[in-house]
Amino acid sequence: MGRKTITIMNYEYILVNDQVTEYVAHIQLNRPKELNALNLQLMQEIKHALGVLDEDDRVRAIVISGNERAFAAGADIKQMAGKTAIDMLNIDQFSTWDAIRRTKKPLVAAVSGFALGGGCELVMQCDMVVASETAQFGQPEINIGVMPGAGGTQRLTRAVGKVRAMEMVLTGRFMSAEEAMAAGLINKIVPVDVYLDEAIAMAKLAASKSPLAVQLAKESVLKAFDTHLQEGLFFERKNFYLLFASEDQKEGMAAFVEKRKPEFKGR
Ligand code: DAK
Repeated sequence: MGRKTITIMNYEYILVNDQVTEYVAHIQLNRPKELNALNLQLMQEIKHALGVLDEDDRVRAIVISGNERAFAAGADIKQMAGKTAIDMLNIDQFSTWDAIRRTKKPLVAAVSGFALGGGCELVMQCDMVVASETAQFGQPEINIGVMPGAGGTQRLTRAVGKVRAMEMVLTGRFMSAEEAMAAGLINKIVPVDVYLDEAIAMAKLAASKSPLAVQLAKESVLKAFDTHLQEGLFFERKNFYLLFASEDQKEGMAAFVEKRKPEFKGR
């Protein structure tokens, strides 16, 4: 598979690879001195980049990483410290976070070091998570007199269960990579020197499938968070039927019968 160049604007706090190999793009959070603390502009930049990549046919899966020391140590406390409730309301960060959550393509988080507060919440907005042995997950907002505000009480509880979520949210204790793995928060733990490669490999695997099937499957799995079982099953069924209208379904099944590799076109 050749490398393809994507056009992307210059960002201040993130790096986006302009070469896409095997349909995988990579966004790297890039405020290393602040442990990738998520200031408002950085979040806007992620939202913008995901919007662009989501619309680009040359991209079928996206990896989000930080660096070895930190995925992200949370929202920028220095930026938030002096804000009033009305400031927070007017800033309306939720529209940014909601837009990120609506990304249609699979998001793979590559986590090393700290994934705290909003950083942990950003990880949980991703669909799959590869962690290095040094990864630490936490919701330490309680230490600074607040609580999670971007899904930490909800997604974490669904991911790891009530008592583990309570401990993290009420005491601020960090969870190691091993604990996160045992609790179901992450997919795999790998040595720190390969965590990004492994995340890219996971993204490439998803990107090698029919993009339509991947998109509708992602949407269907996420539906499980929003609804009860019967409605979720009904939603799944509609998406399942819909895929029989795609060329990729014909190609995928024909390739199986003909014992060859399918060539998916996203149509
Ligand atoms: N914000 C701003 N700066 C941060 C930061 C943060 N969250 N985390 C680290 N830094 C900065 C430090 O201030 C320090 O900067 P300088 O002092 O050098 O200028 C630099 O990064 C290195 O940090 P340390 O010197 O502290 O490094 P250590 O290795 O000693 O400690 C640490 C690492 C991660 C344990 C420590 O930095 C730490 O505890 N950081 C704060 C972690 C935290 O409390 N995170 C939760 C923040 S609250 C919302 C969406 C999201 C959120 C809320 C609402 N809506 C949609 C409404 C999220 C809220 C949060 O995440």
